[in-house]
Amino acid sequence: MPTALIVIDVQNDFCPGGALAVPEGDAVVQPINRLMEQVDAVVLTQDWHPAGHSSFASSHADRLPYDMIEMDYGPQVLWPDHCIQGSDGAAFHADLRTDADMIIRKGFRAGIDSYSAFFENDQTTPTGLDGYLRTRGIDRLIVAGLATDFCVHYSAVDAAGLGYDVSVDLEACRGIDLDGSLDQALRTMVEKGVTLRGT
Ligand code: VGL
Ligand code: ZN
Repeated sequence: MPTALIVIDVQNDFCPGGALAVPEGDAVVQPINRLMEQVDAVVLTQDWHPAGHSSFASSHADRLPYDMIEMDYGPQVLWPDHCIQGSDGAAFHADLRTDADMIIRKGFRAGIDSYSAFFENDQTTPTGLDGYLRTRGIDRLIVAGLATDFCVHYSAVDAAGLGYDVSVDLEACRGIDLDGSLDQALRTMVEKGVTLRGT
């Protein structure tokens, strides 16, 4: 089965010292570089927000990072400013192999966030990744990267819903874990037919 590795958001801002650091976020880099040797195609995603993005707490009066708000497309967690287009925080971790087949940017529209590599957070606007993978004849995906409970989770669930055979390699992922979001994400992925490896 032609297989692609989907590497989610291995960017400086999600690594130690970054604006939205995921604990041990940089520990995913070497396992991901090794997985790249085992697949037919590699896709990197890059969280890529304009300054003043609506997912930033700083864009809302009287809101703090990690507050929840209601957007017209549904609930949205507010984050510290992160992954601003062209910034060092938005760059890939320096040790990540970036000789990928495809790099897909997401979250670049000011009014809508995009956790998933396939759909923006309205769950209907496509990023185009499904078309790319289908036209390449890829039917099996390994998903890895940051963060397990947000962008990895939504990407894996959307991929399963689109009919791909999806596994998440947990040794090559790290989570944020807001109020139990990591356990919840692992449960949801299993319910939606995603295979978890490396537990
Ligand atoms: C992510 C929060 C905000 C992620 C991106 O990559 O999981 N999380 N933007
Ligand atoms: Zn983001």
